[in-house]
Amino acid sequence: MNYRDENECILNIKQSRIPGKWRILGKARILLLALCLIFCTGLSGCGTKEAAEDPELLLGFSQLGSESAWRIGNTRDIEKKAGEYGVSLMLENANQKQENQIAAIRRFIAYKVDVIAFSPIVEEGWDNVLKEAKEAGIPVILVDRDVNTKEEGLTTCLIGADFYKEGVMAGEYLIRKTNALGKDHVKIVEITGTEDSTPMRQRQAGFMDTIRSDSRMEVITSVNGDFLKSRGAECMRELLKTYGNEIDVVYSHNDEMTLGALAEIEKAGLTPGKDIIIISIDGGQDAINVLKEGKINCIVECTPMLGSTLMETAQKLKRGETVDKLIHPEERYFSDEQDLTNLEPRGY
Ligand code: GYE
Repeated sequence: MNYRDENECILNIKQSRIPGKWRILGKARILLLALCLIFCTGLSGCGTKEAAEDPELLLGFSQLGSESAWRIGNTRDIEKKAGEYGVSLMLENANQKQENQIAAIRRFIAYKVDVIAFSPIVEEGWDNVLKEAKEAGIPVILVDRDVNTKEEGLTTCLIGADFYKEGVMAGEYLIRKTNALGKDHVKIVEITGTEDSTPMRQRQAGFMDTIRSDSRMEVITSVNGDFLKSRGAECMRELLKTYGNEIDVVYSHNDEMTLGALAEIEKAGLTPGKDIIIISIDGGQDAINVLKEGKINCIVECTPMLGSTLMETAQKLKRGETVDKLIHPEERYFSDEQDLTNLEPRGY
């Protein structure tokens, strides 16, 4: 069966999933099963015990798109780890559209996958499809981003970064930098990620809560760059037109938008990292290289490597075990305060 024709990719849907297969076999099936039983009980450690403990798992994963190096790294890691853990993965890419994600989840339900995982592009609008998954008895794992549903218990857990803490780390860096430069007032522009997405909401909240009580901080405007490089550039162009040399700080919710913005700052004859303090989030290799060149001042890490935890959690759910409701990876920040010469390659 090749699912690839219909959407981005799919690996190994087991033949035994095809509805009606076992029904057709009738008496032959019973005979086959009996023979199998006799054969296997006659052999100690022939593998059946292990298989019963860890039955093969079919996981449906709806990725939200390919908007950034982070997202591409995340998809690759999930594919790689599925292979390593022996998990059959149905992977669909929604190309930034919520309706595509809803349709993908419905297909996973129709295929009777064991576990559904998805990275919701925005927080609202999932109630109906999640109720359908619940009625079908299929557990749902949230990867990376959260949902906001009316009913409790429609999802089992969330595996993803603590975006609020990332915003706090960004704010704390800015306070330290302002102290180091001895500035008594800084004007900040914020370029946010996709509106109504969890990282956009939490990265903003964490940052604002951290700088709010510092009277030197002034956020002059906040614009939506949708986590895209092209939008980051557009936003920066507009911001420079409106505020010109007034801007002291750019706080951008991801590396892609930051890299787009940097090119515009340079085009305007300003030096990013010096004339304007640049704070970003993610920590992909390209952005880290630019930080090392001194054009970005701080990058708060957000790791896309969630694949192992996802596979382990899905396997636990398949075995009927309970799982932690919230799993945050450990994260740090990279900045011009540190010696980064020996930093390991980021892997994405
Ligand atoms: O920071 C950004 C991506 O949800 C954590 O989405 C993710 C964010 C990530 O497009 O680059």
